[in-house]
Amino acid sequence: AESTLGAAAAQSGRYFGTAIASGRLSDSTYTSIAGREFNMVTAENEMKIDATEPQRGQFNFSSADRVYNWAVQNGKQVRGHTLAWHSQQPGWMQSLSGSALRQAMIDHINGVMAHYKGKIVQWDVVNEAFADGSSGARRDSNLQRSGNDWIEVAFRTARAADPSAKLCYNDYNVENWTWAKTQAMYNMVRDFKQRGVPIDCVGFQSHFNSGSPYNSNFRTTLQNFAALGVDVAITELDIQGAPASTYANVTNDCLAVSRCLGITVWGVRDSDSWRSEQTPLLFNNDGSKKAAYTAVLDALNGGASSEPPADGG
Ligand code: 9MR
Repeated sequence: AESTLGAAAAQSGRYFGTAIASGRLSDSTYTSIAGREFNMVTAENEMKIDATEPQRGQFNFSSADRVYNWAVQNGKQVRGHTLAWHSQQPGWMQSLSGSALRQAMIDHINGVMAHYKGKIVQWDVVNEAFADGSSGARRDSNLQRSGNDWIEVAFRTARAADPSAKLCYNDYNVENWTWAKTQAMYNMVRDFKQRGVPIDCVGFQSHFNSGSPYNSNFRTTLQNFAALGVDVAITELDIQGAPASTYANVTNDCLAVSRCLGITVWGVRDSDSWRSEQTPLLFNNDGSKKAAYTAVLDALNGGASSEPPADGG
């Protein structure tokens, strides 16, 4: 059995990653846990549109490269997050619409992917394009109003910009197979595969909480997407209260699907989380391992318990 998450995941050819925030890289407790446990890194905010193209046509990769360089210097791969999104747009992009916005999106994808060409294993090309609730509709945004084809244009642009990267669509509240948002995303991916739009993977953010709880049909969801001919990944995992059994279930769901590439948790310690009050992660604020950590590690190790059997043998 392996003793870190990354090494344990690698036994089945998978990875175990975390979001990294550039502002925390001077915290030695943070970097020692992240360096030890994980073999995949996602920049929590630093590769987003507002960070990488703060003024139109003027790209800035200083924070993004801090995260990228830390990851590579510590032997980790990098997921890119994210190229086309309604949120965290710089002011200049928020003010654009129509064909000007379409061109700006294309230029942005080309600019960022050129900088990281050949260096990013998976890109979240498009993030969170579907609306919550029962409609199954696209989310309203300036990008959506630029034309319903904005998503496939983003993927075609991304494929040409860096043919070596796996191109993912990433969203939340799409883990429960019965939800309308899940079905809408499924129909889009099926249509893309039928029409040859270049999509390689689907990212399930997996922010589980009382309003969006884990359901055991998540495994069915992963299997059904994989059957369309795309890889799947768990990209931003956190679970309110970090119940060990739920963390184990999610881990086993990925392990059960051969096309599940790996799992990324959305931060290291609870205090690093965007929802720190929910204590949703694998490490306590002092850096110690939580019960959820042991549950995940044991699952990755094939279910071996770290506890000796109660009967001693
Ligand atoms: O964790 C990120 C937080 O630091 C930012 O303030 C926030 C701004 O939108 O984005 C958070 O990350 C989000 C991710 O990029 C996309 N899925 C939801 C994540 C949590 O909000």
